[in-house]
Amino acid sequence: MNLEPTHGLLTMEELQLAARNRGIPLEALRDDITPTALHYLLVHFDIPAIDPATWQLDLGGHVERSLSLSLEDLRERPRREFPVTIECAGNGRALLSPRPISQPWLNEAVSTAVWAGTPLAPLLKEAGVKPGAVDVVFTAADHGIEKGYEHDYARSLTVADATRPEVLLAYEMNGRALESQHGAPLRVVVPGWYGMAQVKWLKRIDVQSTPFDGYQQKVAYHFKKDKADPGTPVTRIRPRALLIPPGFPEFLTRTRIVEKGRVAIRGRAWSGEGAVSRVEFGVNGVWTKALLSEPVGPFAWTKWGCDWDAKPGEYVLSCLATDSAGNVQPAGQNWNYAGAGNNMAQDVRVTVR
Ligand SMILES: Nc1nc2c(c(=O)[nH]1)N[C@H]1C(S)=C(S)[C@@H](COP(=O)(O)O)O[C@H]1N2
Ligand SMILES: [Mo]
Repeated sequence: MNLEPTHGLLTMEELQLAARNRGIPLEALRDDITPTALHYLLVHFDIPAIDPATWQLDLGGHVERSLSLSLEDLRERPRREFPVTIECAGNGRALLSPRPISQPWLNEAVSTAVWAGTPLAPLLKEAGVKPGAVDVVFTAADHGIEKGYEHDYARSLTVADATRPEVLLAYEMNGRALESQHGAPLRVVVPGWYGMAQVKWLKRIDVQSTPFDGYQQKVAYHFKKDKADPGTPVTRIRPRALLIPPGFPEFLTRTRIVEKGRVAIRGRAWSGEGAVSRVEFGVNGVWTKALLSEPVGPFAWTKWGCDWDAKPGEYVLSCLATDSAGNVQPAGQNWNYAGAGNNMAQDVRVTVR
């Protein structure tokens, strides 16, 4: 099978992935917190079967003392809880031209949930990270083959990133025990980072004195210009704004029908690189500054709004976010070989009548 980016039709393999994984219906952007049943979902391999009663987390490697913790042990430790917006690094991939062959997201692989768990930093402190440690590796219970590499899903963070106070080992989502598809019984939550860092079904944490070179760390999740390019790692979420499609849809094309007059356009914007500082709303490429609400939390999206005086005709609605670090969402495609971090602007086709 041709794995090179293509201009061709969607393949059966992409449909197979799209039917297992799912994004949010864009009208769910109305909610500050995405209901668990609507939260986007991405599972590389299969959801593993794990018995929470016998499950344990092993923490070891380049540390003074290894730890083995049950779910009870983790629940007895200090608890922190806050909303986090998570977006898949592949969000926007299917809008690229040529289109990299993988999970074919349009714009919908983003959600905000309230995650509760225990911070990782005190656990690492208890284990005693030895001098010379570089990476903290998170290994999961799911297993598969990707591009010929057989592995347990695993990702790492540098010791500095892993010990940030907001990094959680989460056992609850939206006030309930984690559901199996979202990583039960325990997952990593790394606020501000793209989804691949949020390791589900965590079984082991290893501190290493050498850089981690697992497939999902070293090969996948890089911005590459072509197959041979080693590229640069995908880390924090780039700024993006989305709008809730106004009016009502035509079933097949999803074109919107809107009655003329004042239309309250609402949406969400987020960035993992800073706070959202500006959102612009576009009508056929003419931009107006939108009004921003307070973010739902320091690591969660911001609601925005703009009133539109809609006159009969055909329109393309769009929006663009800027963050406090000065990153501006591009209007055109942000192409790379794996189709990661394509935060190009959304297009919403509207007929005003
Ligand atoms: N163990 C494991 N963790 C994983 C994945 C996976 O396939 N296996 N997918 C990652 C990716 S790419 C994303 S985008 C997020 C999705 O989290 P969610 O399904 O809870 O929304 O989980 C991440 N953690
Ligand atoms: Mo992802």
